[in-house]
Amino acid sequence: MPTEGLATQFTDAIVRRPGQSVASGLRATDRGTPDLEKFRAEHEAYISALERAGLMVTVLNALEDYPDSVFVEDAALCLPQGTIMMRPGAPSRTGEAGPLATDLAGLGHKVHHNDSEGFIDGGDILVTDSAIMIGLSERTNRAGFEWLKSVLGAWGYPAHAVHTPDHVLHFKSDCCLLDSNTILATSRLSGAECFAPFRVLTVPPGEEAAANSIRVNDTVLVPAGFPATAELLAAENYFVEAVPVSQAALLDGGLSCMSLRFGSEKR
Ligand code: CIR
Repeated sequence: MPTEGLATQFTDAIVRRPGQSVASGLRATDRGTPDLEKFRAEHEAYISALERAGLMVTVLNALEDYPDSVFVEDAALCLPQGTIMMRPGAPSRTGEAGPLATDLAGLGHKVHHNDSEGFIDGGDILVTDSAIMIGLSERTNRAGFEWLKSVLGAWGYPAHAVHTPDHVLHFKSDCCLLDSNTILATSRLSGAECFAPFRVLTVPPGEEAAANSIRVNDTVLVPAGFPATAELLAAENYFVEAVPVSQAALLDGGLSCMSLRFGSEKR
């Protein structure tokens, strides 16, 4: 297994159950309404995969007022110094941060509240061992970026703005950190200057959605149904597990956005 740094090593995860309202979740293109029972079953499989990868998973109750709240990563960022609340850029999601902050404080997280006018979604934030990349997107604007950069700067993290490809929801819809030196990305992002000096593995054509994978300790969780990507990673000596996310995918979501992952000191 290639070298790993702190940005891929976790002890805990927090997820939120999908509620009945998930059927009204946002989507760029309507490819069908998620089926709640199937979504729940896939969510359970996701939790089990995180547990097999060594995490203790806390499961929060569904928030019916927020159809997309199962995508818990978009509303917070957990770092060793504390948990920073985001301000999700979609109007139907901006309010998710409030109840999540209450949940996280109840779990003992040191919560840093968001007092910015800007918008920022966790799905646009790629944490690596050397720097934090923040994708400007339809959901993350310059003001949101500048606010987070100043918080991160005070905590000693270099952060820089990068470009989320057009028509791509979030920066991490198209890339993930595989280890301290390696990123998996779609071809539309793999040549991006921001990735120098990382080694970049490019997702095989037709499997772009597989870029939304996650390295969790010694396992790379890959969305099910992308065999060429799974083979590519296995050939690079990563231990790969495929996890079904067909219902989340109907809402442009995937593996990364359904959990907050952190080390137990990261509160
Ligand atoms: C949304 O449009 O906000 C949700 N339907 C999907 C969010 C996925 N989150 C992510 O990629 N980080």
